[in-house]
Amino acid sequence: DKGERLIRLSEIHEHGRNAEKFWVFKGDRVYDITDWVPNHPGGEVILRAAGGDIGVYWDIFTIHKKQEVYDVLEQYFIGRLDPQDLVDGKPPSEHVDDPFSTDPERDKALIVRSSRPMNAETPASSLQTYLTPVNTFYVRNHLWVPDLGNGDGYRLTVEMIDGEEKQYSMNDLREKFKQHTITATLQCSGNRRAHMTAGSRQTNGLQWDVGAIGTAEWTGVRLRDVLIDAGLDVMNLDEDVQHAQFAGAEAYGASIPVDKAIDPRGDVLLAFEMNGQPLPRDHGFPLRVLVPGHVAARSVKWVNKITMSGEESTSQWQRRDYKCFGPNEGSNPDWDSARAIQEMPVQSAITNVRQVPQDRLNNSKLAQVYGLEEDAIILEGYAFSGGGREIVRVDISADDGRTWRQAQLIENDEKGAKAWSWKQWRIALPRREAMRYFCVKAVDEAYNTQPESFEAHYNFRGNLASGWHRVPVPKST
Ligand code: MTE
Ligand code: MO
Repeated sequence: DKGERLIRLSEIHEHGRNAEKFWVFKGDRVYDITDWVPNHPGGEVILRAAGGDIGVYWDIFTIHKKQEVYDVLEQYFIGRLDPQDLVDGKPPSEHVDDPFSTDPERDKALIVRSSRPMNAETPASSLQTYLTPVNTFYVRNHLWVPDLGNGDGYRLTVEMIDGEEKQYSMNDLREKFKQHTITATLQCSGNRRAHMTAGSRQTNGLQWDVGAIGTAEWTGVRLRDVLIDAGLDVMNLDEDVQHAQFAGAEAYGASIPVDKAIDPRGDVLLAFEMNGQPLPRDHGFPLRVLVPGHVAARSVKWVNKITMSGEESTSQWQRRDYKCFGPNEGSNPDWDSARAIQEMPVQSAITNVRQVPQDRLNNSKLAQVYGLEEDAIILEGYAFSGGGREIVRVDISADDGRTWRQAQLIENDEKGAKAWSWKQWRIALPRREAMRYFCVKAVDEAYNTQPESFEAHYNFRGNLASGWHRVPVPKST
């Protein structure tokens, strides 16, 4: 092309992460991405590529390999690499450190939706127990897993609104504060997104099935206690203090309203154990925030900084990603017009469908409980609501929503001030009643329930998909 500016490689190198303007190249095209950095979904991580080849970086962060990202980059085109700097007609290869190379090993049973970063869902077999096994608990990483060694060098910094800071080692946290254990369900706001896509239309994001959810016993110290120790006057709270912001050691960040952070019955923990074991690296070793009843995106892993503020976290994940826009709004909404998701709505899912022919009923306690003497189908699943609102009823239909029965709710020894964890449920139905689809919907203590279809709560990011879960009736065996 005529009139295009030719740019030397050395000039690009001068526009690295410490420069005022950030330049990158891809192939022989050069871009000034300075204005992209504040809007980049992964935060300032993109600066790793500044002053060099963004193609190499995108080979590592493969989520970028799509047309919409290339289109964004093209907006920042400024010129071409000078042919003097091409080797055999190509730009010289450059090296970028691969931050994923120290990610931990994962259980092979996890259902991987993306591997760099690791996003993997709990398999159905691990959704059948009240506490989800740690090794198959879903993993949702936006970036790499920071390597914090054995945790000895780890420090948590807590900053008050006046800038006053206090630091804690893991030992400080364990020794100075009372430890608490609570049972809580973590659910990604994208859980069941694939169902919204199938039931309505295209959504952006990982297409999770029913397994971006899990329940564990979390042990740690109360965020409230640590904030008081660091100087927060909870009895006479400064009006300017509105949010507790959390920063993770990679680059992730999020925040919660201060009322939740200091509520003695809110059970927000700085957790270091999961089901009685030290936190695995994928789940935040050595320390994560655990915000029960809220969307899991607020439970920041590898947390190393807590800031009391008048503002929400400025991260992408607080200000853009984890929001629900109207069904009319497309992929470039007025980002500030919607609220950040905090407490979760009602959710439920069918995780197991089992046929019990009449001649095997003897072995089926559940069919006996329901007094079934004919071919039966047993359904099992989970139901959950946010804000500590207990699930009070689970309705099951075998004829696509015309008639309903109630499932048996399984009681469990739940630790914590409120109902922070899912209820598992089961039901046995006469085979003869089953038409084309089974459906489930749940009701919480505030009588909130789930929408019948996905159309009414469609949003382009596919967040908080909670329409009735339908699964096809299996063919008779
Ligand atoms: N914290 C950090 N530091 N980095 C992350 O990518 N992902 C969030 C949250 N905390 C995330 C994070 C999201 S969106 C979810 S759903 C949960 O962690 C997942 O927690 P898990 O991987 O332990 O299941
Ligand atoms: Mo999430």
